[in-house]
Amino acid sequence: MGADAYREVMAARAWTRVFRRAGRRTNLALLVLLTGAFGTGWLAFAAGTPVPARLATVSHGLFGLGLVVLVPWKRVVISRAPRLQVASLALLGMVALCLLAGFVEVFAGYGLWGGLSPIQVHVSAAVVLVPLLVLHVREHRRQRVRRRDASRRSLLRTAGFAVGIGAGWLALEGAGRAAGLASASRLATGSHRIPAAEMPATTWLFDRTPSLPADHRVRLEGRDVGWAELDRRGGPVVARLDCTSGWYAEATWTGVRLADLLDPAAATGAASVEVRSVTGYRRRFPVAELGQRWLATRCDGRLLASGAGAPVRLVAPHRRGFWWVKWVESVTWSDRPPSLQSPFPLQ
Ligand code: HEM
Ligand code: HEM
Ligand SMILES: Nc1nc2c(c(=O)[nH]1)N[C@H]1C(S)=C(S)[C@@H](COP(=O)(O)O)O[C@H]1N2
Ligand SMILES: [Mo]
Repeated sequence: MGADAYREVMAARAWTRVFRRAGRRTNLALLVLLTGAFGTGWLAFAAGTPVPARLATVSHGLFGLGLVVLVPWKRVVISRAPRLQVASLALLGMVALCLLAGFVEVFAGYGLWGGLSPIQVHVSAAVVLVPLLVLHVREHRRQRVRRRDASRRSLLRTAGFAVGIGAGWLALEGAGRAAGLASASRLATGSHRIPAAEMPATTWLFDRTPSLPADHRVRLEGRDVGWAELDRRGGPVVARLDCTSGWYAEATWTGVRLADLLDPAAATGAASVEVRSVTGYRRRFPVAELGQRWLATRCDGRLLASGAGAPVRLVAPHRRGFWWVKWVESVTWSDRPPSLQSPFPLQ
């Protein structure tokens, strides 16, 4: 054997040896990464301002990429298993679908696949993979953390792995920019811009579009206000609706400030202000936000479409789309603080 060929064989062996270390620590790393990705995904959904959003989406991307980096090691674990289980293969399928949809979301941008946006496919796959992961981990227990995992050598290896993920993340972001992909122009929350006129009527989970009369009245604390009065008193509000399904749009809404409809000074004892839809969908806001929340009757000068909250909806800048309650029925004080509500609507 020539010296070159010999060197090649040795290099290949060294490489195989790296992956042969696959095992307990690979599985523990997968558990940490999946848990981290799942948690930061929801943080990204909750964030409406740039700094928290950026922290959430960047850490989310790093956790997700870590899974991709571990593929060769997990491949060895799987190939050594005496038998394959259907639930584990389903888990593999869901993780693959989740990752694929995540990358499509980031690099291809907003669009619909058979009525679903990439992010909806992404989150659905993530939710389905959780019970499968629980089953898998219970089935293959004994993956305990050991003292040895905190050895200098292990920590160095983990640091090397983290640096690899970071470099991969930078390379992907850079490539997206160089190629002018959708990733280059997304918001810190990950959302992609669409024209306001193309905002899709969006339900959070199971809500339904009601049909309301044009002279609909909104119940305020102690009195009613009719649509005509709201529309007459409304001024322009430039705001960005940033939905969690992967799109955002900038528009000029016509709205009346809640602080001009409800007197914040009269909020004695109230812990929040509750904006409720005729459908029962509702969100509670801090009283301090009354000055930045509007009841809107128009978008870019046009009357609201029925799916978009006609005849009156909330405009809530710097909060994600699910706070922009549509088909508003009432705005009232509440003695329950905003922190005591589900972080996401359940309807
Ligand atoms: C990305 C997530 C994961 C996927 C897709 C996955 C998939 C698989 C598959 C297909 C196998 C072959 C055996 C079987 O079919 O059950 C396997 C083996 C194994 N998995 Fe996972 N797994 C994942 C995460 C984890 C985690 C988080 C743990 C534990 C902390 C774990 C522990 C194990 C163990 C110990 C084996 C070896 C079983 C044996 O050799 O008998 N896995 N994994
Ligand atoms: C364990 C399950 C999950 C995995 C493995 C995962 C993985 C990923 C990956 C790899 C990306 C592409 C990141 C990039 O290229 O920068 C991504 C993007 C994204 N994922 Fe997840 N994800 C998971 C769960 C979730 C959940 C539950 C949510 C929301 C509730 C979510 C929301 C997002 C968002 C908003 C983006 C776009 C972020 C951006 O533009 O930088 N993900 N995900
Ligand atoms: N009553 C009610 N209001 C709602 C929703 C809903 O399902 N029900 N969806 C919210 C979500 S998730 C978003 S993104 C915006 C979407 O507004 P649009 O349909 O005008 O695009 O409305 C919000 N207001
Ligand atoms: Mo949304």
